[in-house]
Amino acid sequence: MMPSVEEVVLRRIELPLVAPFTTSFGTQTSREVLLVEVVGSDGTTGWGECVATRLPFYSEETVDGCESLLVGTLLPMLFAADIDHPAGLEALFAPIRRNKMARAALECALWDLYARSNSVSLASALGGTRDEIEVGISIGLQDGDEALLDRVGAAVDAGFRRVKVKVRPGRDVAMVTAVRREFPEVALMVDANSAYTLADADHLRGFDDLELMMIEQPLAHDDIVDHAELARRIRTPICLDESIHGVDDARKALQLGAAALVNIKIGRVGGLTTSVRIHDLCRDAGVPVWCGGMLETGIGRATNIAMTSLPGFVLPGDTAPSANYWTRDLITPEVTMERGIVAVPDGPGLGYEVDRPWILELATRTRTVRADSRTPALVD
Ligand code: OSB
Ligand code: MG
Repeated sequence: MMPSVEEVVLRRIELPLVAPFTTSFGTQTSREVLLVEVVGSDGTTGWGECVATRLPFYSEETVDGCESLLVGTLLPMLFAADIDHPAGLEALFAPIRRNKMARAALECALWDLYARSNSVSLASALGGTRDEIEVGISIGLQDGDEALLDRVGAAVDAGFRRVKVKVRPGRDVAMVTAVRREFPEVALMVDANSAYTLADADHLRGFDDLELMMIEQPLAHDDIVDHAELARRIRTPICLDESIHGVDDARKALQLGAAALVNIKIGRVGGLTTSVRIHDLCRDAGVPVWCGGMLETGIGRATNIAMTSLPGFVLPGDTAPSANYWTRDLITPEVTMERGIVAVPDGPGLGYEVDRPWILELATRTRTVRADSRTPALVD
């Protein structure tokens, strides 16, 4: 059982990244984060992080849009309903189209509330079986090959279990060939963030001799048909990220042969309940999954770690330690790694302490919505 939610506090913070992060769609130097804190009737609170970005370049969602939808629509729907388990949110929000990151931020907070209130770890509440997880690193586009080789070398020295390198037209096959030459043994993959089209198939075949674990999202963010065709033309396994927004997308992608692997991001699919269902579907189909990242603070990172304890997460995720991203994280202790292994905490909920004083200091805007506040009409 989950306590009823008495109020929800939305806080906005901006946190600079320790280093700029560049993908084929742009450079991020900081994250603008929307945090959701749900306060239960038993005094317990749960935390969720919204992974939407300031600009709609990864997906159509934005931080401002998510905040607006939560205040105007999702919270009134929650307060009008009688939800006694976080899994109930999936059905409650089913009439809403997309807006997955906004939904996930609230759903993750409810899962944390549920787990804390029942004195169990979020990992075990979700059905997790592992007490340690393997992690990889996602390395953004660098100014030149030398800088990239330095970054990969540092990652290998630190013991990361897998190295992912961002690519884009002009910085791809030759660059990754140089990485492979210098690091013949490293578990290596690339992520294109939708930078190519099917017309690039011959060029992308240049990756085939580099023994990559996979190429992530080479084609359009909303495509699964061209990816299936590309899969017939290249040997490197294709992993989908941007194209998968729910269980049906995953089912159709597997059916078409568009994905040999799936990157699960809790925010992109609308929450933990849906993430677990995609995990189950892929596990039954023998398709490996791994946990993607959205440069999360410790709150979203802790949620990712709990989910990765499920048995189908057989490949290292993008859940690198806090110090990769932040000078001071929002949780204590921060996430640390020992030779590519992160321990799954067994304390209640997220299993880390949320650094509330630090969050209050950072907060640039705080909005509290109470369950008994006047509910706006939910019909047009
Ligand atoms: O495509 O996986 C991606 C970061 C922001 C948006 C999209 C992606 C990423 C990453 C970084 O690759 C993963 C991480 O370290 O959190
Ligand atoms: Mg990706």
